[in-house]
Amino acid sequence: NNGFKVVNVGIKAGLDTFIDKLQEHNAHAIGMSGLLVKSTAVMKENLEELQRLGIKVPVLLGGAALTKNFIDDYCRPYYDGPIFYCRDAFDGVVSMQRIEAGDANNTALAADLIKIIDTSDRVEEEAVEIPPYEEIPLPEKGTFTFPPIWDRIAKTGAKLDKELIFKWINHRVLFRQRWGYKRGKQDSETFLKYEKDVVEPTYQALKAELVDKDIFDPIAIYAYYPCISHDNKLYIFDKKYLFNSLEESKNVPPLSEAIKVLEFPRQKRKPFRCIADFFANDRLDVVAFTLASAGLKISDYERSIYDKGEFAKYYQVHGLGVELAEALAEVLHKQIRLDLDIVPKEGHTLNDVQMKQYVGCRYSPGYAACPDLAMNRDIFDLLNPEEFGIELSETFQMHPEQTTCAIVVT
Ligand code: B12
Repeated sequence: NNGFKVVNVGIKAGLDTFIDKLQEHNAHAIGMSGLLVKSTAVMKENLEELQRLGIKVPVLLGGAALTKNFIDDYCRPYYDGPIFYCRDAFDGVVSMQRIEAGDANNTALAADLIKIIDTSDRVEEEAVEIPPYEEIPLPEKGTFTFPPIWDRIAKTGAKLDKELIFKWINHRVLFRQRWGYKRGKQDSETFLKYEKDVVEPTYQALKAELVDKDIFDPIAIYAYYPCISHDNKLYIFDKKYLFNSLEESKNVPPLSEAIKVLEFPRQKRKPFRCIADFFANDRLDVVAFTLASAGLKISDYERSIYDKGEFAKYYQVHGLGVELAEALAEVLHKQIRLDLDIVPKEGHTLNDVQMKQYVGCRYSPGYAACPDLAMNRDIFDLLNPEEFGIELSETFQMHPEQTTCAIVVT
């Protein structure tokens, strides 16, 4: 905290909590962080409310989903107090130093300074004309396939092979991105030795702790549904239309009977494709949905470590939890490839960890190919993870945090 006292109001805190803490501690600034685009909308609402209440305290904003343009266009005009756009924690320190020095109105940080040199970042998006469906070159469809079982499969805790999930963890991502171990000025040999002698044992100890204390209590759910595509939409049908042969897949129900219609944006450049194009449009096809969670206990555990002031460990547990959710999502995706027998270039067991060059893709709502976070709701309706305590907020954020859901394209 570089000499500044930080009061953590926790995640998904309401504005009331911010204001209470602001007054209780006579704080010099408020900081808000938004991971998902929806949480940035909440920031804007909070600023409007602060303005309405006549509060003009400096506000520091950050988080993966936030952009400079969002702050300039949707935050600054609605709030009279200073707003600092913090791309990283260091920007946070600089902001606080300026506030302390009485220079709070100097809000230009790294991201804003770029604007002074380059003002072209808000180039209007060129209007592209997307050709009619009939003119879009559709991708070659994979071989006809269907799953061995169409029922939803849900496994939790002891029913899942935890060792297997750990095996799917990408150590490079965990160590370097989540835990922030960087080579810096060290030569590569010294850094690799450090990773082997210090970081790897830290990982092994944490892994043992999470397993022995039963804190890692994963939840895995996936299901297959019959579907058909038309243009940029994917029509999902009830299991009563499942098929077990090519012949049966030709019995397509009327589109009006679809239980869900998922819409995907087309690319704005050639070949103008979208996710729906990768499913059959002349017979029923199979689509899989997955939900992977590191479980309900990790967040509480993280919080308890945080409360003890063990910040480095807190950071490591959080990073490992995140990567466990990702690893479980990879395991589920591999299970789907095995079920559908689309493993031409990889081993035929879950133990064969292959992160690249596999057939098919896993897309999570909120990412570019399916940007609408509301699709999380559709996936929840199809997988019903609420049964295992996993919730979706009104702003489509999943709880517990270390949870991810996806549509799997074969
Ligand atoms: C790891 C990760 C996950 C993990 C863990 C998420 C978590 N809760 O920790 C998992 C795999 C679980 C996950 C799931 C999802 N994710 Co995700 N995820 C990421 C990823 C790769 C990194 C996020 C992260 O933890 N970064 C590390 C932290 C420390 O960085 P940071 O938040 O940016 O904060 C830094 C700065 O921004 C700044 N900062 C932040 N806040 C503040 C505040 C103040 C006051 C200050 C001073 C500074 C500051 O300082 C920090 C340090 O530098 C990002 C992409 C990316 N590269 O950022 C996507 C990303 C956040 N995810 C995204 C999405 C869509 C999802 C899902 C919705 C996908 C899905 N449908 O399953 C879910 C949502 C999960 C949920 N609980 O609802 C999108 C969000 C965009 C959007 N549309 O809203 C992102 C941006 C990816 C993308 N490019 O599209 N995700």
